[in-house]
Amino acid sequence: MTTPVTVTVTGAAGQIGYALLFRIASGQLLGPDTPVRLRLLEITPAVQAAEGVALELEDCAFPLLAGTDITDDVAAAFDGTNVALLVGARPRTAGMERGDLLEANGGIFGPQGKAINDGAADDVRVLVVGNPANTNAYIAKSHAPDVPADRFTAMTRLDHNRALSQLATKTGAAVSDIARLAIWGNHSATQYPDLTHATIAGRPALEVVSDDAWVADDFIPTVAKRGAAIIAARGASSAASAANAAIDHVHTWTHGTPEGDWTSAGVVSDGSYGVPEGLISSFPVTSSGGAWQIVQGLEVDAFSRERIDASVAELVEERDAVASLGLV
Ligand code: NAX
Repeated sequence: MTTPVTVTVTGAAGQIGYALLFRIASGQLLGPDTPVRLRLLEITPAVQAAEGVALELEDCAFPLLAGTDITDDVAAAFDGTNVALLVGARPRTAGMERGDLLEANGGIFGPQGKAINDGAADDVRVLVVGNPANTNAYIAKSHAPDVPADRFTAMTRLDHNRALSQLATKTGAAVSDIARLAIWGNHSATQYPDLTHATIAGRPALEVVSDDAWVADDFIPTVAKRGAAIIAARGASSAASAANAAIDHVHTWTHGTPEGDWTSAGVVSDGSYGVPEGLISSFPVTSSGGAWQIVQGLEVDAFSRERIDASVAELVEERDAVASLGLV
């Protein structure tokens, strides 16, 4: 058997963790030939629940699962880790101001970034799922000066997948016929799901849709506010679809994007498309050789520009807020 890849999952006893761990252990994250060792990080009061999840993992007898360790110690959780899925975060509770939320998350993602810096494997790849995902990834990256910045990413793949499904439903196309759709900006209600470069079976998607009002008044808000719609319907936030998107993100990162297509991910900006360098913003991205590349040279029309700028402005505000709180 080849050496197992160590995958750390934080917030492992939470609802996304429960939907995620079994898929990782079954081989869907890294492929059917790669054994994995799981490290579950939880806060002390939730360690027992994580132990229960580990019992269930054991009961699946996954051939690829080389073992499961559970800890509430941040340094131990990331020691030697190859893939870090940062899911656990401090949710916003009633009466909490944005500064309080950022501060609470700074207290989580700062130390986790430092532990990754100090102990993770040289090839570590980090995906932040816990919200506010882009800024939490920014905080973690800021505490890991020895890790290449492009190893820190934030999840917008769920938004991307939601957009694919909405477009498929509207046009009657198969999801697999849709290419080159993009999510720009922050994983928040300001995000911009962009159809201007998308194609359906090779035809421009906007030509197939042929309904500008649907794009502005239906498609964009439906994708951007889908998380709230799930909470309203289910009484709980997205979990299985979020876990699925995390699997997709890491699988694409390690296995690459198909020729001629791209996906969306929150990656460190190199200044492309006027997004300030260093921000973790969603872009259309390709992956090859285990690294993301921002798709270059796309034409950005006035409609798109306005929306990208609005979402990026929110990211700049969040960055400035965490800087003024001394969290980075
Ligand atoms: P849950 O509340 O079910 O689980 C979170 C778990 O994290 C809990 O078990 C908690 O004990 C643990 N935790 C808290 N602080 C921790 C710390 N310092 N170290 C380790 N574990 C810690 O939330 P769940 O539904 O699983 O969602 C997790 C996060 O994903 C939330 O921040 C949520 O907002 C975010 N989401 C992000 C999405 C995205 O597309 N980027 C979509 C889904 C989801 O809303």
